[in-house]
Amino acid sequence: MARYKLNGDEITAALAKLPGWQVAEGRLHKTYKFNSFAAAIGWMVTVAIYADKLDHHPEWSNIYNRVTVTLTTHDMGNVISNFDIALAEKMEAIAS
Ligand code: H2B
Repeated sequence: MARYKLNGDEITAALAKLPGWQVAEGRLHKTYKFNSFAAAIGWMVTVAIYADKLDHHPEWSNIYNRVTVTLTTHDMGNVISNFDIALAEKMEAIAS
């Protein structure tokens, strides 16, 4: 799958289907809250396996049951690409 930069309209359309995701400083952000530390880490491990297969890796941090995620495509100069949306959609699916 080719990586391509999304324009503002494409990002707005994608965000409509990604509850809790926001754009700040040209990057996608969300903080997930889970029921426990174990649930947060389990989600991260499942996402990590997918992200590595996709060759698109999140910036994220964990504090107890919360995981704060930032998605950007550094290969293209820190823009939001179709890969960031694909990873966000997968994160949502795994969290639900
Ligand atoms: N992850 C993210 N989030 N953005 C990238 O631009 C990116 C990546 N590029 N994972 C990939 C790896 C690249 O560095 C390697 C060489 O494919």
